[in-house]
Amino acid sequence: MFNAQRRTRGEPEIENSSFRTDVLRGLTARRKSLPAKYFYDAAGSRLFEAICELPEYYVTRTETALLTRIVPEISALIPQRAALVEFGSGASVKTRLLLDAAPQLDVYVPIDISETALADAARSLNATYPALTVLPLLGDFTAPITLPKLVRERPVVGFFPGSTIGNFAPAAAVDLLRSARTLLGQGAQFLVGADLVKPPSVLVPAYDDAQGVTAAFNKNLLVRINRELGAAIDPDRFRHRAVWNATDSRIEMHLVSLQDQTVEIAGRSITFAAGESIHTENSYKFTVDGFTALAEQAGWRVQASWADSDFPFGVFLLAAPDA
Ligand code: SAH
Ligand code: AVI
Repeated sequence: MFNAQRRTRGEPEIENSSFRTDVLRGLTARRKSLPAKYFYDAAGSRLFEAICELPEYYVTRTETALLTRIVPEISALIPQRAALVEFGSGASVKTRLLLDAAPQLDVYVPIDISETALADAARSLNATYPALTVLPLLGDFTAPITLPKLVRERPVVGFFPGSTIGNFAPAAAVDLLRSARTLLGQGAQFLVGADLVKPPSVLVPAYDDAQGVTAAFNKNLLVRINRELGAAIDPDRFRHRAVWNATDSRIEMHLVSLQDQTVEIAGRSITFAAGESIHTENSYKFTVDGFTALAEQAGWRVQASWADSDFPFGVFLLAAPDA
């Protein structure tokens, strides 16, 4: 974890060695995969913003509508002078709903792996909320994090919207929720958005849209590997695939090789057979009971929850048991 304010723009050198290690490990495994957190370079963060506007991607619209309806209730449960800590804050758009409804929040710590998204969001929030102290943290929220002292002196509210928790397999999701509980501290609350199961006829187009924006988001991983690891993969030799895995209750995204091919990455030759896939993302879809069980395994208690029914989506306010 390192602080955004101390770094200059450009390629994230600190992360490059782990990027190389993770890419080579993922692409030399028997079943090839890449960690989804690497989607979010500058171009990937912009493509994600474009996904949020797509007619097929109901997630952002649904959660935003639900939050808009329930923020007055949430605000009533947030203590005075509380600090808000957001995991995977991106453009911090949903955050504004909370900040507008809960002016008692006077410190905001957005945590994100995308340097450009974090810097742009901090600049824009500083302009809109001059009285808010914004302390951006650039880094991986699955790695150890130290919160600023200003936060540790206050009541803490965590915020984890967008169903980003769904990008983690159940055991990893429990680990993340548990480490968030330790990080946020005694008496903390944690507001988490989790997408709920719905028909594959709605889910699959949300991850395979007609305009091909999600395909470009997926293929941008290959573009990033080319740029940062000096490779020359032709993204057009792969196709984007989104599939509903009913057994595991998740949408999977893959990049499928269109032909037999060998690519050079960081001095290694990687061979693909025609039809072989790189598994790039899981997006788990929950039930209210299933998400509650994960949160409880991680030591949280569900203090309140709200669900939208047209495009089922859940917002859960978790409390540490001693709260
Ligand atoms: N919260 C926003 C953005 C969700 S997109 C919303 O609800 O719309 C997921 C965000 O999490 C991206 O901004 C991405 O850069 C960030 N992210 C993904 N994996 C991460 C990780 N391991 N550590 C920190 N940030 C991560
Ligand atoms: C960030 N995350 C919750 C998104 C999702 O829906 O799983 C990322 C995404 N992948 C494809 N479209 C959007």
